[in-house]
Amino acid sequence: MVARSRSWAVYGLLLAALSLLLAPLAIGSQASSAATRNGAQIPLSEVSRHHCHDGAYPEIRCFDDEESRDTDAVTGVEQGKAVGTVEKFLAPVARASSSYYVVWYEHSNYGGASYMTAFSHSDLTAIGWNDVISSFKSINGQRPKWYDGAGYSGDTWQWAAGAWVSYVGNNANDRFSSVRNLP
Ligand SMILES: [Ca+2]
Repeated sequence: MVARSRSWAVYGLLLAALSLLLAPLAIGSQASSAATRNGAQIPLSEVSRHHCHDGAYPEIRCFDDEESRDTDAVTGVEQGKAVGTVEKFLAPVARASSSYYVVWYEHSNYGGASYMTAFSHSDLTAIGWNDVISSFKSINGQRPKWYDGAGYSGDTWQWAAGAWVSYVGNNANDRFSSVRNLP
């Protein structure tokens, strides 16, 4: 009888642990996007504090440094819809129709937090990146187009395809509010 109740207690603990493990997965699998940092959930508003990518959308995956982000963006995304390539990888993986087109940064000279994307963003406020971008790298030969307003409205800025722009200039600094790839 003692052994039996103990085994039920073990089952109970296992079930509790399992439900804790499954809870964040369930949230992340919803249609709306969710963000993680080193695998643990964070609010979308904190995405702009880390180094993130959206190759596993709807999950936005964040890390503490760019190298960890870049590695995960290429090799760690198995079920992502948009697996892309980064220039520094000599043997690029080309498995999906869409790929990353830009990495943008909080500060000039590619400093501060960063974000690598394969998607159009009609409102950067959603991920905490409105009016804070100061530099960017166009990757995979692509060409982001930046907009002052949400919904691809207002003043626009565009540089050459594949351009690395260490500072977007006084006129554009901290103004980008939406972006999409328009080669
Ligand atoms: Ca703006």
